Amino acid sequence: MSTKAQLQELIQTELRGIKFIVVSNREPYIHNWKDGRIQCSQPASGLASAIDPILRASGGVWVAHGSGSADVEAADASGRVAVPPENPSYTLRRVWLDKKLEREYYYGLANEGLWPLCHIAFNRPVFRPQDWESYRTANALFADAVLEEAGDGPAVVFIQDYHFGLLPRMLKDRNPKLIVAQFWHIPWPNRETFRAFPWKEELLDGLLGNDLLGFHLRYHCTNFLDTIDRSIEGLVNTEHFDVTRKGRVTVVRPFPISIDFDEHVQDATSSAIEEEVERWRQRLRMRQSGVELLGIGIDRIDYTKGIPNRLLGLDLFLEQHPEYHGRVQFVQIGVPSRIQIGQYQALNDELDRLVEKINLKWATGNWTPIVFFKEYFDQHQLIALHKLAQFCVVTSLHDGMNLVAKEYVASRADGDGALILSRFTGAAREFPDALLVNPFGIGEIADAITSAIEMNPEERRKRMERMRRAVKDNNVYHWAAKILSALLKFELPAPDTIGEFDPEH
Ligand code: GDG
Repeated sequence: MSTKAQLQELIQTELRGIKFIVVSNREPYIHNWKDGRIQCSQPASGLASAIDPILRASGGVWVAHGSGSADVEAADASGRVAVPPENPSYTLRRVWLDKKLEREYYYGLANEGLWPLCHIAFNRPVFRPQDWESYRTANALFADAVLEEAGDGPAVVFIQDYHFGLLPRMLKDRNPKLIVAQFWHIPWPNRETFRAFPWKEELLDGLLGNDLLGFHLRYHCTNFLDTIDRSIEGLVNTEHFDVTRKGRVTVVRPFPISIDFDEHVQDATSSAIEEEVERWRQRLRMRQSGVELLGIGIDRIDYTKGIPNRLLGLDLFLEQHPEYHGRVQFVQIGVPSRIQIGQYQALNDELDRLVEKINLKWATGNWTPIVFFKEYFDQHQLIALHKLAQFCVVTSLHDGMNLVAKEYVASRADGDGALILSRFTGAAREFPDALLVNPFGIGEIADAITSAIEMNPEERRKRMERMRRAVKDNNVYHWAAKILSALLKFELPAPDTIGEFDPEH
Protein backbone atom coordinates (compact mmCIF):
# COMPACT_ATOMS: atom_id res chain seq x y z
CA MET A 1 0.00 0.00 0.00
CA SER A 2 1.96 2.98 -1.10
CA THR A 3 0.13 5.16 -3.57
CA LYS A 4 -2.42 7.89 -3.14
CA ALA A 5 -4.94 5.92 -5.22
CA GLN A 6 -4.50 2.80 -3.09
CA LEU A 7 -5.00 4.82 0.08
CA GLN A 8 -8.15 6.37 -1.32
CA GLU A 9 -9.46 2.95 -2.23
CA LEU A 10 -8.84 1.71 1.31
CA ILE A 11 -10.78 4.66 2.68
CA GLN A 12 -13.67 4.26 0.30
CA THR A 13 -14.08 0.56 0.97
CA GLU A 14 -13.23 0.36 4.68
CA LEU A 15 -14.42 3.69 6.03
CA ARG A 16 -17.75 3.63 4.25
CA GLY A 17 -20.43 5.19 6.47
CA ILE A 18 -17.99 6.03 9.24
CA LYS A 19 -17.29 9.67 9.81
CA PHE A 20 -13.60 10.53 9.78
CA ILE A 21 -12.65 13.52 11.93
CA VAL A 22 -9.14 14.95 12.00
CA VAL A 23 -8.06 17.39 14.70
CA SER A 24 -5.01 19.65 14.54
CA ASN A 25 -4.14 23.07 15.82
CA ARG A 26 -3.07 24.39 12.41
CA GLU A 27 -5.77 24.50 9.76
CA PRO A 28 -5.31 23.06 6.26
CA TYR A 29 -6.87 26.11 4.54
CA ILE A 30 -6.65 29.63 5.83
CA HIS A 31 -8.62 32.72 4.78
CA ASN A 32 -6.93 36.11 5.04
CA TRP A 33 -7.83 39.62 4.02
CA LYS A 34 -5.60 40.90 1.24
CA ASP A 35 -6.15 44.24 -0.49
CA GLY A 36 -9.76 44.35 0.68
CA ARG A 37 -10.53 40.83 -0.58
CA ILE A 38 -10.64 37.41 1.04
CA GLN A 39 -7.87 35.12 -0.10
CA CYS A 40 -7.62 31.40 0.64
CA SER A 41 -4.24 29.70 0.93
CA GLN A 42 -2.81 26.43 2.17
CA PRO A 43 -0.28 26.92 4.95
CA ALA A 44 2.75 24.77 4.04
CA SER A 45 3.03 21.85 6.37
CA GLY A 46 3.95 18.22 5.96
CA LEU A 47 1.03 17.31 8.14
CA ALA A 48 -1.54 19.09 5.99
CA SER A 49 -0.32 17.56 2.75
CA ALA A 50 -0.40 14.10 4.35
CA ILE A 51 -3.91 14.31 5.70
CA ASP A 52 -5.68 16.44 3.10
CA PRO A 53 -5.93 13.60 0.52
CA ILE A 54 -7.39 11.26 3.14
CA LEU A 55 -10.16 13.69 3.91
CA ARG A 56 -10.73 14.47 0.25
CA ALA A 57 -11.40 10.79 -0.30
CA SER A 58 -13.41 10.12 2.85
CA GLY A 59 -15.39 13.36 2.89
CA GLY A 60 -14.90 13.87 6.62
CA VAL A 61 -14.37 16.84 8.90
CA TRP A 62 -11.14 18.61 9.88
CA VAL A 63 -11.38 20.47 13.18
CA ALA A 64 -8.71 23.18 13.61
CA HIS A 65 -8.01 26.57 15.10
CA GLY A 66 -9.36 29.32 12.82
CA SER A 67 -6.42 31.71 12.84
CA GLY A 68 -6.77 33.63 9.56
CA SER A 69 -7.80 37.28 9.51
CA ALA A 70 -10.84 36.45 7.32
CA ASP A 71 -11.60 32.98 8.73
CA VAL A 72 -14.76 34.11 10.51
CA GLU A 73 -16.16 35.80 7.41
CA ALA A 74 -15.41 32.78 5.21
CA ALA A 75 -17.14 30.28 7.53
CA ASP A 76 -20.80 29.83 8.47
CA ALA A 77 -22.21 30.60 11.93
CA SER A 78 -20.91 27.27 13.29
CA GLY A 79 -17.42 27.90 11.94
CA ARG A 80 -17.84 25.46 9.04
CA VAL A 81 -16.47 25.94 5.55
CA ALA A 82 -16.35 23.51 2.64
CA VAL A 83 -12.85 22.82 1.30
CA PRO A 84 -10.82 22.63 -0.90
CA PRO A 85 -12.29 25.85 -2.33
CA GLU A 86 -11.94 24.74 -5.96
CA ASN A 87 -13.54 21.34 -5.39
CA PRO A 88 -15.24 21.09 -2.00
CA SER A 89 -15.03 17.55 -0.66
CA TYR A 90 -14.83 17.84 3.10
CA THR A 91 -15.70 20.23 5.93
CA LEU A 92 -13.24 22.41 7.79
CA ARG A 93 -14.70 23.16 11.21
CA ARG A 94 -12.96 26.11 12.81
CA VAL A 95 -12.56 26.50 16.55
CA TRP A 96 -12.25 30.08 17.76
CA LEU A 97 -9.65 30.85 20.40
CA ASP A 98 -9.22 34.34 21.80
CA LYS A 99 -5.75 35.92 21.94
CA LYS A 100 -5.20 35.13 25.62
CA LEU A 101 -6.13 31.47 25.16
CA GLU A 102 -3.93 31.19 22.07
CA ARG A 103 -1.01 32.78 23.92
CA GLU A 104 -1.32 30.52 26.95
CA TYR A 105 -2.38 27.22 25.41
CA TYR A 106 -0.42 27.34 22.16
CA TYR A 107 2.62 29.54 22.73
CA GLY A 108 2.79 28.90 26.48
CA LEU A 109 2.03 25.33 27.47
CA ALA A 110 2.48 23.62 24.09
CA ASN A 111 5.49 25.53 22.76
CA GLU A 112 7.30 26.83 25.83
CA GLY A 113 6.46 23.79 27.97
CA LEU A 114 5.95 20.54 26.07
CA TRP A 115 8.12 21.38 23.02
CA PRO A 116 11.40 21.91 24.97
CA LEU A 117 10.49 19.12 27.42
CA CYS A 118 10.13 16.55 24.64
CA HIS A 119 13.13 17.76 22.60
CA ILE A 120 16.10 17.37 24.84
CA ALA A 121 17.92 20.36 23.35
CA PHE A 122 19.01 21.99 26.61
CA ASN A 123 16.37 24.71 26.50
CA ARG A 124 14.61 24.90 29.79
CA PRO A 125 10.85 24.37 29.56
CA VAL A 126 8.53 26.93 31.15
CA PHE A 127 5.49 25.67 33.04
CA ARG A 128 3.01 28.36 34.07
CA PRO A 129 -0.11 27.23 35.93
CA GLN A 130 -2.18 29.66 33.88
CA ASP A 131 -0.92 28.11 30.63
CA TRP A 132 -2.01 24.69 31.85
CA GLU A 133 -5.47 26.07 32.67
CA SER A 134 -5.72 27.46 29.15
CA TYR A 135 -4.42 24.23 27.62
CA ARG A 136 -7.25 22.43 29.40
CA THR A 137 -9.78 25.04 28.26
CA ALA A 138 -8.60 24.91 24.63
CA ASN A 139 -8.71 21.09 24.64
CA ALA A 140 -12.28 21.28 26.00
CA LEU A 141 -13.30 23.68 23.23
CA PHE A 142 -11.94 21.28 20.63
CA ALA A 143 -13.76 18.40 22.38
CA ASP A 144 -17.07 20.28 22.07
CA ALA A 145 -16.48 20.84 18.37
CA VAL A 146 -15.49 17.21 17.70
CA LEU A 147 -18.47 15.79 19.59
CA GLU A 148 -20.81 18.07 17.73
CA GLU A 149 -19.30 17.01 14.40
CA ALA A 150 -19.35 13.31 15.32
CA GLY A 151 -23.09 13.50 16.00
CA ASP A 152 -24.54 10.10 16.72
CA GLY A 153 -23.03 8.09 13.88
CA PRO A 154 -19.91 5.96 14.07
CA ALA A 155 -16.80 8.12 13.96
CA VAL A 156 -13.06 7.79 13.93
CA VAL A 157 -11.17 10.76 15.40
CA PHE A 158 -7.54 11.24 14.40
CA ILE A 159 -5.80 13.84 16.59
CA GLN A 160 -2.52 15.49 15.65
CA ASP A 161 0.26 16.38 18.04
CA TYR A 162 1.19 17.68 21.46
CA HIS A 163 -1.37 20.49 21.52
CA PHE A 164 -4.06 17.98 22.45
CA GLY A 165 -2.80 15.77 25.27
CA LEU A 166 -6.09 16.03 27.19
CA LEU A 167 -8.48 15.77 24.26
CA PRO A 168 -8.59 11.95 23.88
CA ARG A 169 -9.78 11.40 27.46
CA MET A 170 -12.31 14.23 27.16
CA LEU A 171 -13.75 12.60 24.03
CA LYS A 172 -13.82 9.07 25.40
CA ASP A 173 -15.48 10.14 28.65
CA ARG A 174 -18.27 11.84 26.80
CA ASN A 175 -18.68 9.35 23.96
CA PRO A 176 -17.03 5.95 24.62
CA LYS A 177 -18.13 4.75 21.19
CA LEU A 178 -15.70 6.96 19.33
CA ILE A 179 -12.52 5.38 18.01
CA VAL A 180 -9.79 7.80 19.00
CA ALA A 181 -6.23 7.85 17.67
CA GLN A 182 -3.45 10.38 18.07
CA PHE A 183 -0.12 10.94 16.38
CA TRP A 184 2.55 12.68 18.46
CA HIS A 185 4.82 14.37 15.88
CA ILE A 186 7.66 15.17 18.28
CA PRO A 187 9.86 12.83 20.34
CA TRP A 188 8.76 11.41 23.66
CA PRO A 189 11.57 11.94 26.19
CA ASN A 190 12.90 9.43 28.71
CA ARG A 191 11.03 9.15 31.97
CA GLU A 192 13.63 11.08 34.01
CA THR A 193 13.10 14.08 31.75
CA PHE A 194 9.34 13.77 31.69
CA ARG A 195 9.30 13.75 35.51
CA ALA A 196 9.71 17.53 35.39
CA PHE A 197 6.23 18.03 33.91
CA PRO A 198 4.11 19.37 36.79
CA TRP A 199 0.79 17.95 35.62
CA LYS A 200 2.04 14.61 34.36
CA GLU A 201 -0.73 12.40 35.79
CA GLU A 202 -3.45 14.42 34.10
CA LEU A 203 -1.62 14.60 30.77
CA LEU A 204 -0.81 10.89 30.72
CA ASP A 205 -4.36 10.00 31.69
CA GLY A 206 -5.52 12.25 28.85
CA LEU A 207 -3.32 10.42 26.34
CA LEU A 208 -4.54 7.05 27.56
CA GLY A 209 -7.99 8.05 26.36
CA ASN A 210 -6.68 7.05 22.91
CA ASP A 211 -7.32 3.64 21.40
CA LEU A 212 -4.17 4.09 19.34
CA LEU A 213 -1.22 6.37 20.07
CA GLY A 214 1.46 6.76 17.39
CA PHE A 215 5.02 8.06 17.52
CA HIS A 216 7.66 8.21 14.79
CA LEU A 217 10.00 5.68 16.39
CA ARG A 218 9.87 2.55 18.46
CA TYR A 219 12.28 4.30 20.80
CA HIS A 220 9.70 7.03 21.51
CA CYS A 221 7.06 4.33 22.15
CA THR A 222 9.37 2.62 24.63
CA ASN A 223 10.04 5.92 26.40
CA PHE A 224 6.31 6.53 26.62
CA LEU A 225 5.56 3.07 28.04
CA ASP A 226 8.38 3.48 30.53
CA THR A 227 7.00 6.89 31.57
CA ILE A 228 3.55 5.40 32.14
CA ASP A 229 5.01 2.51 34.11
CA ARG A 230 6.65 4.91 36.57
CA SER A 231 4.06 7.65 36.71
CA ILE A 232 0.46 6.49 36.87
CA GLU A 233 -1.60 3.43 37.48
CA GLY A 234 -1.90 1.28 34.41
CA LEU A 235 -0.78 -2.11 33.23
CA VAL A 236 2.03 -1.76 30.71
CA ASN A 237 2.58 -4.67 28.35
CA THR A 238 6.01 -4.17 26.80
CA GLU A 239 5.58 -7.20 24.57
CA HIS A 240 2.34 -6.05 22.93
CA PHE A 241 3.18 -2.37 23.30
CA ASP A 242 -0.02 -1.44 25.03
CA VAL A 243 -1.34 -0.03 28.28
CA THR A 244 -4.48 -1.08 30.13
CA ARG A 245 -5.97 1.55 32.40
CA LYS A 246 -9.39 1.37 34.01
CA GLY A 247 -10.19 -1.66 31.88
CA ARG A 248 -9.44 0.07 28.58
CA VAL A 249 -6.50 -0.56 26.28
CA THR A 250 -4.31 2.00 24.48
CA VAL A 251 -2.16 0.49 21.75
CA VAL A 252 1.16 2.32 21.25
CA ARG A 253 2.90 1.97 17.86
CA PRO A 254 5.65 3.54 15.73
CA PHE A 255 4.60 5.06 12.38
CA PRO A 256 7.52 6.94 10.79
CA ILE A 257 5.99 9.81 8.82
CA SER A 258 7.08 10.71 5.30
CA ILE A 259 6.36 12.88 2.28
CA ASP A 260 4.68 12.68 -1.11
CA PHE A 261 7.64 11.25 -3.00
CA ASP A 262 5.94 11.13 -6.41
CA GLU A 263 4.85 14.74 -6.20
CA HIS A 264 8.43 15.80 -5.53
CA VAL A 265 9.74 13.73 -8.42
CA GLN A 266 7.10 15.11 -10.74
CA ASP A 267 7.98 18.68 -9.87
CA ALA A 268 11.72 18.05 -9.91
CA THR A 269 11.52 16.61 -13.42
CA SER A 270 9.02 19.09 -14.85
CA SER A 271 10.09 21.47 -17.60
CA ALA A 272 9.17 24.46 -15.41
CA ILE A 273 11.76 23.57 -12.81
CA GLU A 274 14.75 24.57 -14.95
CA GLU A 275 13.52 28.16 -15.12
CA GLU A 276 13.24 28.19 -11.34
CA VAL A 277 16.77 26.80 -11.00
CA GLU A 278 17.98 29.57 -13.26
CA ARG A 279 16.16 32.16 -11.12
CA TRP A 280 18.11 30.86 -8.10
CA ARG A 281 21.40 31.15 -10.00
CA GLN A 282 20.54 34.76 -10.72
CA ARG A 283 19.25 35.50 -7.22
CA LEU A 284 22.51 34.14 -5.80
CA ARG A 285 24.58 35.86 -8.50
CA MET A 286 26.42 32.59 -9.00
CA ARG A 287 27.98 33.56 -12.33
CA GLN A 288 29.39 36.82 -11.00
CA SER A 289 30.76 35.26 -7.83
CA GLY A 290 32.27 32.17 -9.43
CA VAL A 291 30.67 29.83 -6.85
CA GLU A 292 30.84 26.19 -8.01
CA LEU A 293 29.39 24.29 -5.08
CA LEU A 294 26.25 25.07 -3.16
CA GLY A 295 25.21 23.75 0.26
CA ILE A 296 21.74 24.37 1.70
CA GLY A 297 19.84 24.34 4.97
CA ILE A 298 16.05 24.79 5.13
CA ASP A 299 14.32 25.11 8.48
CA ARG A 300 11.74 26.83 10.55
CA ILE A 301 13.92 28.99 12.77
CA ASP A 302 13.79 26.84 15.89
CA TYR A 303 16.43 26.11 18.52
CA THR A 304 15.93 22.37 18.05
CA LYS A 305 17.22 22.57 14.47
CA GLY A 306 20.84 23.29 15.48
CA ILE A 307 21.34 26.14 12.99
CA PRO A 308 24.11 27.97 14.93
CA ASN A 309 26.17 24.76 15.15
CA ARG A 310 25.73 24.21 11.44
CA LEU A 311 27.11 27.69 10.73
CA LEU A 312 29.99 27.13 13.15
CA GLY A 313 30.72 23.86 11.33
CA LEU A 314 30.85 25.77 8.07
CA ASP A 315 33.13 28.36 9.67
CA LEU A 316 35.54 25.63 10.78
CA PHE A 317 35.42 24.04 7.32
CA LEU A 318 36.42 27.38 5.78
CA GLU A 319 39.25 27.71 8.28
CA GLN A 320 40.53 24.23 7.48
CA HIS A 321 40.06 24.51 3.70
CA PRO A 322 41.22 27.81 2.23
CA GLU A 323 41.21 26.08 -1.17
CA TYR A 324 37.40 26.22 -1.16
CA HIS A 325 37.15 29.94 -0.48
CA GLY A 326 35.28 31.58 -3.31
CA ARG A 327 34.07 28.19 -4.57
CA VAL A 328 31.60 27.03 -1.92
CA GLN A 329 28.55 28.93 -0.77
CA PHE A 330 25.98 28.03 1.86
CA VAL A 331 22.34 29.10 1.51
CA GLN A 332 20.28 29.03 4.68
CA ILE A 333 16.53 29.42 4.38
CA GLY A 334 14.97 30.15 7.74
CA VAL A 335 11.27 30.80 8.01
CA PRO A 336 10.58 32.79 11.18
CA SER A 337 8.49 30.78 13.58
CA ARG A 338 6.88 31.36 17.02
CA ILE A 339 8.47 34.79 17.23
CA GLN A 340 6.17 35.73 20.09
CA ILE A 341 8.39 33.55 22.30
CA GLY A 342 11.55 35.13 23.79
CA GLN A 343 13.83 32.14 23.07
CA TYR A 344 12.89 32.32 19.38
CA GLN A 345 13.59 36.07 19.20
CA ALA A 346 16.96 35.47 20.85
CA LEU A 347 17.79 32.75 18.32
CA ASN A 348 16.89 35.05 15.43
CA ASP A 349 19.26 37.69 16.79
CA GLU A 350 21.99 35.12 17.40
CA LEU A 351 21.72 33.88 13.80
CA ASP A 352 21.96 37.41 12.39
CA ARG A 353 25.09 38.08 14.42
CA LEU A 354 26.68 34.75 13.53
CA VAL A 355 26.05 35.07 9.79
CA GLU A 356 27.46 38.59 9.83
CA LYS A 357 30.53 37.52 11.81
CA ILE A 358 31.36 34.54 9.57
CA ASN A 359 30.77 36.56 6.40
CA LEU A 360 32.96 39.40 7.64
CA LYS A 361 35.68 36.93 8.49
CA TRP A 362 35.88 35.16 5.13
CA ALA A 363 34.15 37.17 2.38
CA THR A 364 36.33 38.33 -0.50
CA GLY A 365 35.54 40.24 -3.69
CA ASN A 366 32.23 39.00 -5.07
CA TRP A 367 32.05 36.01 -2.75
CA THR A 368 30.07 35.76 0.51
CA PRO A 369 30.18 32.34 2.18
CA ILE A 370 26.68 32.44 3.72
CA VAL A 371 23.46 33.75 2.21
CA PHE A 372 20.63 33.84 4.74
CA PHE A 373 17.03 34.21 3.52
CA LYS A 374 14.63 34.80 6.37
CA GLU A 375 11.60 34.32 4.21
CA TYR A 376 9.10 31.82 2.93
CA PHE A 377 9.59 30.14 -0.47
CA ASP A 378 6.99 27.96 -2.15
CA GLN A 379 7.55 24.25 -2.65
CA HIS A 380 8.46 24.65 -6.32
CA GLN A 381 11.22 27.13 -5.38
CA LEU A 382 12.51 24.80 -2.68
CA ILE A 383 12.66 21.87 -5.09
CA ALA A 384 14.64 24.00 -7.55
CA LEU A 385 17.08 24.88 -4.78
CA HIS A 386 17.40 21.21 -3.82
CA LYS A 387 18.37 20.48 -7.40
CA LEU A 388 21.01 23.16 -7.44
CA ALA A 389 22.65 22.16 -4.16
CA GLN A 390 25.47 19.63 -4.03
CA PHE A 391 24.74 19.02 -0.38
CA CYS A 392 21.99 19.60 2.17
CA VAL A 393 22.72 19.99 5.87
CA VAL A 394 20.29 18.94 8.63
CA THR A 395 21.76 19.37 12.10
CA SER A 396 18.78 19.09 14.46
CA LEU A 397 19.81 18.69 18.08
CA HIS A 398 16.75 16.46 18.35
CA ASP A 399 13.94 15.93 15.83
CA GLY A 400 11.01 13.52 15.75
CA MET A 401 11.55 12.79 12.05
CA ASN A 402 12.67 15.78 9.89
CA LEU A 403 10.95 16.06 6.56
CA VAL A 404 13.50 18.44 5.03
CA ALA A 405 15.97 15.55 4.72
CA LYS A 406 13.36 13.42 2.92
CA GLU A 407 12.33 16.28 0.64
CA TYR A 408 15.93 16.90 -0.47
CA VAL A 409 16.38 13.21 -1.28
CA ALA A 410 13.07 13.03 -3.17
CA SER A 411 13.93 16.09 -5.26
CA ARG A 412 17.25 14.57 -6.41
CA ALA A 413 15.64 12.62 -9.24
CA ASP A 414 18.99 13.04 -11.02
CA GLY A 415 20.49 10.69 -8.40
CA ASP A 416 23.16 13.14 -7.29
CA GLY A 417 23.67 15.18 -4.11
CA ALA A 418 24.82 14.40 -0.58
CA LEU A 419 22.89 14.61 2.68
CA ILE A 420 24.54 15.59 5.95
CA LEU A 421 22.17 14.46 8.67
CA SER A 422 22.05 14.67 12.45
CA ARG A 423 22.05 11.28 14.16
CA PHE A 424 19.42 12.66 16.51
CA THR A 425 16.63 12.82 13.92
CA GLY A 426 14.06 10.11 13.27
CA ALA A 427 15.12 10.27 9.61
CA ALA A 428 18.62 9.06 10.50
CA ARG A 429 17.13 5.59 11.20
CA GLU A 430 16.00 5.37 7.59
CA PHE A 431 19.12 6.92 6.06
CA PRO A 432 22.25 5.02 7.06
CA ASP A 433 23.63 6.29 3.74
CA ALA A 434 23.57 9.92 4.79
CA LEU A 435 26.71 11.50 6.23
CA LEU A 436 25.58 11.11 9.83
CA VAL A 437 26.86 13.60 12.40
CA ASN A 438 26.57 14.47 16.05
CA PRO A 439 25.23 18.03 15.66
CA PHE A 440 26.90 19.09 18.91
CA GLY A 441 30.31 18.24 17.38
CA ILE A 442 31.33 21.22 15.25
CA GLY A 443 34.35 19.28 13.97
CA GLU A 444 32.13 16.45 12.74
CA ILE A 445 29.99 18.91 10.80
CA ALA A 446 33.09 20.47 9.20
CA ASP A 447 34.42 17.01 8.26
CA ALA A 448 31.07 15.99 6.82
CA ILE A 449 31.01 19.10 4.60
CA THR A 450 34.44 18.12 3.31
CA SER A 451 33.27 14.54 2.68
CA ALA A 452 30.11 15.72 0.91
CA ILE A 453 32.20 17.79 -1.46
CA GLU A 454 35.04 15.35 -2.00
CA MET A 455 33.18 12.03 -2.05
CA ASN A 456 33.72 10.12 -5.26
CA PRO A 457 30.70 10.61 -7.54
CA GLU A 458 29.97 6.91 -7.86
CA GLU A 459 29.81 6.48 -4.10
CA ARG A 460 27.63 9.58 -3.81
CA ARG A 461 25.19 8.23 -6.37
CA LYS A 462 24.98 4.82 -4.73
CA ARG A 463 24.15 6.39 -1.40
CA MET A 464 21.54 8.70 -2.94
CA GLU A 465 19.96 5.81 -4.82
CA ARG A 466 19.48 3.82 -1.60
CA MET A 467 18.06 6.84 0.24
CA ARG A 468 15.64 7.52 -2.60
CA ARG A 469 14.45 3.93 -2.51
CA ALA A 470 13.73 4.30 1.23
CA VAL A 471 11.56 7.42 0.73
CA LYS A 472 9.79 5.99 -2.30
CA ASP A 473 8.82 2.82 -0.43
CA ASN A 474 7.87 4.58 2.77
CA ASN A 475 5.96 7.58 1.49
CA VAL A 476 3.29 9.52 3.32
CA TYR A 477 0.43 7.48 1.85
CA HIS A 478 2.04 4.39 3.23
CA TRP A 479 2.18 6.14 6.63
CA ALA A 480 -1.49 7.12 6.50
CA ALA A 481 -2.59 3.68 5.29
CA LYS A 482 -0.70 1.95 8.09
CA ILE A 483 -2.37 4.11 10.72
CA LEU A 484 -5.76 3.65 9.13
CA SER A 485 -5.34 -0.10 8.89
CA ALA A 486 -4.33 -0.25 12.55
CA LEU A 487 -7.42 1.81 13.43
CA LEU A 488 -9.73 -0.38 11.44
CA LYS A 489 -8.73 -3.31 13.64
CA PHE A 490 -10.65 -1.69 16.47
CA GLU A 491 -14.22 -2.69 16.66
CA LEU A 492 -16.22 0.06 15.02
CA PRO A 493 -19.76 0.34 16.36
CA ALA A 494 -22.49 -0.48 13.85
CA PRO A 495 -24.44 2.62 12.85
CA ASP A 496 -27.72 1.33 14.33
CA THR A 497 -26.33 0.80 17.84
CA ILE A 498 -25.32 4.42 18.10
CA GLY A 499 -27.69 7.22 18.91
CA GLU A 500 -28.14 6.17 22.53
CA PHE A 501 -25.30 8.28 23.83
CA ASP A 502 -25.90 11.74 25.13
CA PRO A 503 -23.26 14.21 23.91
CA GLU A 504 -24.08 16.50 26.83
CA HIS A 505 -23.29 13.78 29.37
C1 GDG B 1 7.39 18.43 13.24
C2 GDG B 1 8.51 17.62 13.90
C3 GDG B 1 8.41 15.98 12.02
C4 GDG B 1 10.45 25.01 5.78
N1 GDG B 1 10.70 26.21 5.22
C5 GDG B 1 9.82 26.35 4.22
C6 GDG B 1 9.02 25.21 4.18
N2 GDG B 1 9.42 24.40 5.15
C7 GDG B 1 8.83 23.08 5.36
C8 GDG B 1 9.80 21.98 5.03
C9 GDG B 1 9.16 20.80 5.76
C10 GDG B 1 8.50 21.48 6.97
O1 GDG B 1 8.47 22.89 6.71
C11 GDG B 1 9.32 21.28 8.23
O2 GDG B 1 9.14 19.95 8.64
P1 GDG B 1 10.18 19.24 9.61
O3 GDG B 1 9.84 17.79 9.65
O4 GDG B 1 11.55 19.46 9.13
O5 GDG B 1 10.04 19.97 11.03
P2 GDG B 1 8.87 20.51 12.04
O6 GDG B 1 8.18 21.69 11.47
O7 GDG B 1 9.59 20.75 13.32
O8 GDG B 1 7.83 19.31 12.19
C12 GDG B 1 9.33 16.87 12.86
C13 GDG B 1 7.21 16.77 11.50
O9 GDG B 1 6.54 17.46 12.55
C14 GDG B 1 6.19 15.85 10.82
O10 GDG B 1 5.78 14.86 11.72
O11 GDG B 1 9.16 15.49 10.91
O12 GDG B 1 10.31 16.08 13.49
O13 GDG B 1 9.36 18.48 14.66
O14 GDG B 1 8.16 20.21 5.01
O15 GDG B 1 9.92 21.83 3.67
N3 GDG B 1 8.05 25.01 3.26
C15 GDG B 1 7.85 26.00 2.35
N4 GDG B 1 8.58 27.15 2.35
C16 GDG B 1 9.56 27.37 3.24
O16 GDG B 1 10.22 28.43 3.19
N5 GDG B 1 6.92 25.82 1.40
